[in-house]
Amino acid sequence: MLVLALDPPFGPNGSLTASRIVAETCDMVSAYKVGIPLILEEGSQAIKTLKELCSRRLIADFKLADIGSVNSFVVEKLSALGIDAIIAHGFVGLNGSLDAIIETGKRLGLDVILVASMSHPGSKMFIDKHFEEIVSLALETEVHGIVVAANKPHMVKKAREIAGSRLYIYSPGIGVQGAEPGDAICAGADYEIVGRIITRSAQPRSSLNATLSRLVEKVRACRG
Ligand code: BMP
Repeated sequence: MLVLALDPPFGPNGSLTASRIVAETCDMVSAYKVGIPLILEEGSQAIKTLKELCSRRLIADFKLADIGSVNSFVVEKLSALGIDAIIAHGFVGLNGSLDAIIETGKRLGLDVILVASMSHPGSKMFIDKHFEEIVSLALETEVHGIVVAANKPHMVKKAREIAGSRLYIYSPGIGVQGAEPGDAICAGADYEIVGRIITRSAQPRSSLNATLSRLVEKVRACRG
């Protein structure tokens, strides 16, 4: 239901570490999302440490958008660190780019998630114009899922209409970026990706608890 985005700094003024957050929250989240900020702050070995601490799924969010050979190399390295799923940009297209990610992911047992719409205002300039095509590409290539912004619930709804139950929908944009916990799941998402309202808190576990309570309450109300 909730994927926790582990982007540093953690706690007030960077007073916590990723390991501390994971140790406090492991039993309450569906997965963790890790990416370039965490690796730059704590090194790639931090990912292995997190995996040893908690068996939840680890999603690597590098928003891969390179040529095939570079993409494959990155996916192989991430797999060796214990990553379970990778996020790639859909806009780069299939031939010579995404096809390598999908192939390498399949070979190594990693799920692939394509970014179909982003939560920042600039997403409207290019990505959102091709949103439905990216969702269709995700369906054609039979990847695991897509990322669709929680603060654009009409797009989450549209993605669900197009994809039916064939794709998992991951939605970021909750809290600091404007959506309320539960908004995206009410619109049809499977998972809400949440970061700062939990990871910057002095008490991440209580913030997560409060976020999950609001999410569950909203989902109960919208599902009747
Ligand atoms: P926060 O809840 O602190 O705003 O964090 C959102 C997380 O989701 C960040 O890790 C960011 O990289 C990611 N994300 C996003 O905010 N919007 C998108 O469109 C795609 C993302 O991956």
